[in-house]
Amino acid sequence: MRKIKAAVIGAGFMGKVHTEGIRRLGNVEVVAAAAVSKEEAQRFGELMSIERVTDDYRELIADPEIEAVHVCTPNALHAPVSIAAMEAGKHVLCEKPLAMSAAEAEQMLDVARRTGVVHCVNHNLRYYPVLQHVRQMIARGDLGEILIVQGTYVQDWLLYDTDYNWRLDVKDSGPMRVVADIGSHWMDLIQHLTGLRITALCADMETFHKKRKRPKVAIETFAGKTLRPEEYDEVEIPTEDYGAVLLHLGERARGAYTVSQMAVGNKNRFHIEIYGTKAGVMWNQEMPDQLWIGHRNDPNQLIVKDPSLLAGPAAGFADLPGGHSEGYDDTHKQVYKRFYRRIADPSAPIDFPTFEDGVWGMQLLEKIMESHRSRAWVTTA
Ligand code: NAI
Ligand code: SOE
Repeated sequence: MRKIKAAVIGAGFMGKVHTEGIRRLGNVEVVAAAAVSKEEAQRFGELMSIERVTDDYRELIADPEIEAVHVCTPNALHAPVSIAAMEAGKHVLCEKPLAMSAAEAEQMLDVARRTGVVHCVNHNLRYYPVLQHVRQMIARGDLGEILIVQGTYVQDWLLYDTDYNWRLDVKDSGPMRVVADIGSHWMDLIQHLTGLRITALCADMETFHKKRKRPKVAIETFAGKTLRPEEYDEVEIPTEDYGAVLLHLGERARGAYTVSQMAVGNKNRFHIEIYGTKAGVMWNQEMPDQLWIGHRNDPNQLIVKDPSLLAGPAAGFADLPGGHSEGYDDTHKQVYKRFYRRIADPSAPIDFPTFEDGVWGMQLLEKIMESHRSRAWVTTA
């Protein structure tokens, strides 16, 4: 079988997850990787057994043998790296949020359409098997008409004013922080599951630490370590530590979610509730194989993932039998599997999130900013 050659650009948390996920597919080979410095690229190459590493991603984009590029850098590089790769004819799987602004994301989509490459934005959280079961339950009417959606995405790794990461830097991360970083996942997922588009929203955001102590050395995502005073610079923080968004979806549904990376005790709590006229569901990423199903006149249920019991196509998102957990890494694998299936066979379905979803996500984020600033509801259509 022909092996597709891929390059991973960015060698941090996602660089590692993507490299491991690609390797699980079998028909794709990670032939090269890039990082911001030679030292980091070298370290990553040794850790992941990738022979070809560089601090200049352009070298990889210029290589005609490389067919696909995974963009795992801070947000500011998503557009320049993806656009350069697509112009060179490479298929691109880019991390979320797709870009720094809606205009930049639209430019990415234009290039993707013109060059005809396969494009994907990595909203991997869609692909927990029981969430695909929820999607099928909603599509076949088990929940009735969807009336209420609610939930939260909370972490605590930026609780202290000494916690620092590139996401706090507007030039690397963009004009919004927590709502863009994890609110983007929440909004993508709720629309994917319910099939309802967000039509209006009202947002409130707050920055609890107006100043933070920025370490003079880079700190990895989630690392949260305490340095000595002489190792910090005090910097102003313009982006939000907290966001709450009220939503209108489709014709009649209403909803709300909150996000923060200062919700002490929560490591990665992504929680959703969806209530319809017949039944409701509740799910939490920290127990990803379990799904609560609520009824009015029957006992509530707690089901566990089992491909033999999942509804229709949802079973295709579970690669292990019941009782064998599938978690965060597996959701990545499910995205990559579908992205590469389309590369290998142009007649395969586009059953993964594309740059079109990424553009819509960026447009919603800008509406959230507009609503927060004007302290008013805004329509998104
Ligand atoms: P990280 O800080 O762990 O890694 C960033 C990497 O980018 C570093 O290895 C750095 O060397 C590299 N980089 C920076 N400038 C570069 C350049 N000029 N050339 C090549 N490499 C460069 O960040 P993390 O957490 O991996 O986040 C990366 C992206 O992935 C972000 O956009 C983030 O939003 C997204 N993300 C998505 C997740 C998901 O579940 N889908 C989870 C975590 C992050
Ligand atoms: C940090 O908040 C982060 O790594 C996000 O960037 C990811 O998108 C999320 O899946 C996990 O948390």
